[in-house]
Amino acid sequence: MFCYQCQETAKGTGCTVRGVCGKQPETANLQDLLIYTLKGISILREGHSLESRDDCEVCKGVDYFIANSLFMTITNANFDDEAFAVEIRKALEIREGLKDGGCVAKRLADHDVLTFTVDTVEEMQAKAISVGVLSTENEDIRSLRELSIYGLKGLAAYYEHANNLGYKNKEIVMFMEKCLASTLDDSLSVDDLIALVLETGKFGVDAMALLDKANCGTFGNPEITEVNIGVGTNPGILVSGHDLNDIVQLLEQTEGTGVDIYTHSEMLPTHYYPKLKKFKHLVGNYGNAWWKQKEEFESFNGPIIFTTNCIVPPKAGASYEGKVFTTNAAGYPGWERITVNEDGTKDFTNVIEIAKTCKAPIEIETGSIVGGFAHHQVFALADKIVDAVKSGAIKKFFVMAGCDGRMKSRDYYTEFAEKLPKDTIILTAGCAKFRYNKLNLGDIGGIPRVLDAGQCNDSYSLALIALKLKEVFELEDINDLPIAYNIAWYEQKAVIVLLALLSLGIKNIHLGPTLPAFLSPTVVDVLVKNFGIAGIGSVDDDIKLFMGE
Ligand code: FSO
Ligand code: SF4
Repeated sequence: MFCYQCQETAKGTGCTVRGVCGKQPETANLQDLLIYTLKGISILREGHSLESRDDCEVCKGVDYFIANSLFMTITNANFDDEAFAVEIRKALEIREGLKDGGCVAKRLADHDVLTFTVDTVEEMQAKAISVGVLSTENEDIRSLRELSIYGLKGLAAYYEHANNLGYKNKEIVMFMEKCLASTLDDSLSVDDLIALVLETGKFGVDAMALLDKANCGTFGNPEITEVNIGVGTNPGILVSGHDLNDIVQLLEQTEGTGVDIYTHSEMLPTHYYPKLKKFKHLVGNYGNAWWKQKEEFESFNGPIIFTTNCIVPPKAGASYEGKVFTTNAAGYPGWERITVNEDGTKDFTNVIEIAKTCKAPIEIETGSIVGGFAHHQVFALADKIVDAVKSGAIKKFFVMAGCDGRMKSRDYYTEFAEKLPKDTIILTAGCAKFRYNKLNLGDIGGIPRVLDAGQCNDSYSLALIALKLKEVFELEDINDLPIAYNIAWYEQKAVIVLLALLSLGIKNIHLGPTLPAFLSPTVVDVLVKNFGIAGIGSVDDDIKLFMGE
């Protein structure tokens, strides 16, 4: 195996024996092969025009299949070899169906990806060896190809959530295919691939905008909300991941059953949406970011549902074994899948029945946290914020969106938040916030110093807020705003957030706790020269730098 797609990659260079995330080499190989098969499908589908897609029988469900397969390979999403084997076989079936239906490759027509066959898991393992990341020898080409693919994985995740709520966009799917196919095309130069990376960012913005529309259109605009972090006395079900379409169905199905619902990690923003927070048995958020789950799931007592990543493989003998369920792209060997009805809705009966037999969660925290500062809510406060900036009460905003992780070096973000001058505001989104959202950093004239917009995809909201401030202050360049970007990354959704910010013209983003291993020195150089990308240093030095001291 060779995998270097996340921030925790072994020795900061690549996992080669077993993933730091717990991914086994066999799983990594199957993921490589799945991505490869998607490239074959993409080459064939590239020829389909926008119009011809609507009534093409052969292509039914393929858009979703591509997005979901990409999502399955995101860090900590799916550890189930059987699920990958099934997906690969399905992908080959789709490829053959496309060929039989008359699809012709417009490029790479002689490529192995259009003809190879595998059926058994052994054959898949053998084939995977030659199609992984290292099959691209030139390190700069490899770096750019993988940067696009990792961004695309994040984009696909956001697209899938939007799709689950009935929001689709064929142009985004067409780009996914173009991107996948392009990463096999040896005729593309470094410059072509840099353009592809930037285009990935542009479509990343589109995917986030679509998801924003889907979430706000379905559940209302997020609003300022105080979220309980304690527990009630009923048994509960804990929901992790990012999919709001799942949690709404669970809320409906548990109403009046005596079972309460709690959010974990990236599900926290559920509480901010009017049509979700109205459920009285949505009791609170239990625990912290994804990587604390091994301890927090033990004390929760009730069943847990993963609607997406981030799964941490449980310790042998974990008390919650037998009570964890997965759905969508998430999966773990031995964990039960949520039943999907014929019409695509979900049936949570099994989870609810288990919950009824469980004790109430053990309280691990008390009190509340405040969030719900997505674009609509912040725009409503715009006058107050603009006045505070004009009066000098707010000197600077710090966008600290992204992910949390288990590395000790991430203490940097807690310390950074603590040490920031009191006349600064943190704008956050994603699970990175758990490093500082319980610190009690105070407020500026009633505006909390940590404004949480929501999930990592809601970084889109932060970009909209920046664009709004640019308009209000009548600035030519978004980079003239008093906003600094200190982003924490872990997996591939943070990669698409970064590429999206770059495509919106945002410069001088600091990325930590370490720069991605998949960026070759040449690619780092391009990012530094064109976008002012930088890593992080010591908290004190960085604060001085950001504050222009
Ligand atoms: Fe975190 Fe995991 Fe949302 Fe990620 S829970 S790390 S960037 O999946 O997607 O922020
Ligand atoms: Fe290693 Fe990260 Fe890949 Fe897991 S996802 S195998 S930790 S690089």
